[in-house]
Amino acid sequence: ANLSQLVLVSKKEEMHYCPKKSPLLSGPIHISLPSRLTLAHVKRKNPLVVRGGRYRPPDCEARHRTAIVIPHRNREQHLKYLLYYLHPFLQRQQLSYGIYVIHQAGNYTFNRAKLMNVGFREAMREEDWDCLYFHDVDLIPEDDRNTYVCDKYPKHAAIAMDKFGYKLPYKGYFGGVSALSPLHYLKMNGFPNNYWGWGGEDDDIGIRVSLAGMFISRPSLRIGRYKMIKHKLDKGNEVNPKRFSLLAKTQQTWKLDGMNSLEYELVSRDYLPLYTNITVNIGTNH
Ligand code: BGN
Repeated sequence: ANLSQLVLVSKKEEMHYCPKKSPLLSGPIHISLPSRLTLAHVKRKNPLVVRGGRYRPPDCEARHRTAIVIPHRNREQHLKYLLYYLHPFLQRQQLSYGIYVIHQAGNYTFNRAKLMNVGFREAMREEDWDCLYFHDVDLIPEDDRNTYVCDKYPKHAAIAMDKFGYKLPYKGYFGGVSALSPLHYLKMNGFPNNYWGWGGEDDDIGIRVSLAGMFISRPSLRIGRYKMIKHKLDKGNEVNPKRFSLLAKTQQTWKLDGMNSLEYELVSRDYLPLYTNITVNIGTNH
């Protein structure tokens, strides 16, 4: 009896890897935005998600560990819908994952790319993630075959967004959702810290990819589909008039500005049931 018990225990310990292609995928997802949805409801629907928004497949060892980094301020409604779709989506992909919401404290102009840099540092401090997804809060993936794992090169995942007619708006577009391994990220010195307000920072990131000697990888148009939740331009995220002059200088600045110059003040880290909330003071541009 003792021996067979022992065999059982060691069987359990050497859980085998999940299959290369998850059998749980179902393809296209119909997105609806129910107005009465609550976070408590999302929590009830995802009983295997643990503190801080972490998950690992219950009966196989995940092949990938992915962190989702979501820059955020005043978009509670969007965040709720994104979590509602993203948790089950990632579970069907049999990933080991964690969701980090990076919340910019105060009311000063929003800085999406700098929040991503904070997310990278804070997520990697906690765990040896092998892939990071930099994810806008208002974009919901519409096909679960768009697997949230990293490629050989930095990946632009949001290739087909509804607001652009499910096509790329222009060739170098790198906005919305992108995925980089820690090595990709550090090779390009992360993202720029000096884009305050709307626009241009994603183009800068796309340029950094090629300046660092890499290429952009993308899923197919059929699979990399996203629905954008409609909204007005946020207060505190006005169009950035400096974006053209900043972009013109990326080649001179990318090695000086990025992860190696990142400074911020951590305000709080809260392990909430559906995500880890990191509130951060990232300062201002003057
Ligand atoms: C581009 C913006 C991107 C934005 C896309 C899609 C700029 C820089 C000046 C050329 N780039 O025009 O930041 O994601 O539109 O909306 O404004």
